[in-house]
Amino acid sequence: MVNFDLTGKVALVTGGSQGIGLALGIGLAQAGATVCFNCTSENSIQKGLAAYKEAGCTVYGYAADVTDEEQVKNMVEKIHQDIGLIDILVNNAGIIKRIPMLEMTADEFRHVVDVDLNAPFICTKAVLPDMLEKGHGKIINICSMMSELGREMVSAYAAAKGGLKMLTKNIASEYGKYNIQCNGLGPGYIATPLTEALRTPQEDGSRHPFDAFLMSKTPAERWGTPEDLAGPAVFLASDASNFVNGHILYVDGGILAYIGKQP
Ligand code: NAP
Ligand code: GCO
Repeated sequence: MVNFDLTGKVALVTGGSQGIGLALGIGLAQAGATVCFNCTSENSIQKGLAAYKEAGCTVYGYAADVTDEEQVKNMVEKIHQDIGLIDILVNNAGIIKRIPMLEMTADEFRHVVDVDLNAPFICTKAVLPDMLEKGHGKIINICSMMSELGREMVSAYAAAKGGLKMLTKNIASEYGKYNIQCNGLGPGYIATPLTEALRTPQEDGSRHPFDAFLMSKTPAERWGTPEDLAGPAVFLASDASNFVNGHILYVDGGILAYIGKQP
């Protein structure tokens, strides 16, 4: 029988206090995993715990800046003491800065790449020993449409997410022989705080121009919801995907397949 059950598995979801990470954490918990979520502050932990409780999930929150290797190592050590070794890692934490290249500073570029690309390397490196010891592991990197496409004002984000796609393939290549699968989940445009600026109606009540544009590029003709990603994440976290490795599973309502609606 196909096995989607995550009972007995320990999952760490970075950036799991809200948005996509919260939905992924809920989905993994509902599939039986013991879920540890990460975010940047005690305040975010409390916000996250309340949201998980409202969804009927008992989870564990850990504050750490995922770009800081020492903080990540300490967080993983606390999880070992509190829960045990980690079976599933979801590298979800991420930020975006929408600034034209000519106006973006090198530090701003570096900060986005630090969170969206360097941090998945740091977190994966911290958790791989657990998976090697257990003889299995699942790593899921949250990629993006910008892993495949460019767009104005998101140079740092697209560079990072393109890099994250290739980091995913490299981890798959290097650790597949240890029964560790590393895959990407590539959300389309999802209604979360990170995309609020692209959806807010105009002062005259009309749709945000990007909102209207996006509908013309999305066969499903809607924004995705964080919940749309939970099932694909459970699949990639479960034994049902043990021979899927180095794959980016796009959950985009068809955006990447579609040339766009004729005006
Ligand atoms: P979000 O609502 O802004 O949530 C981002 C999460 O990341 C928050 O929990 C935040 O923690 C955490 N975070 C940010 N920097 C961190 C750091 N240095 N250390 C630890 N945690 C950190 O964003 P989202 O829309 O859910 O996006 C989540 C992931 O999906 C990102 O990787 C994003 O690039 C990707 N994605 C989003 C979309 C979309 O349309 N929304 C589409 C494709 C891919 P705090 O709560 O403490 O701030
Ligand atoms: C943007 C958006 C996108 C989404 C997502 C698309 O400004 O273009 O923020 O980048 O966040 O990554 O998959």
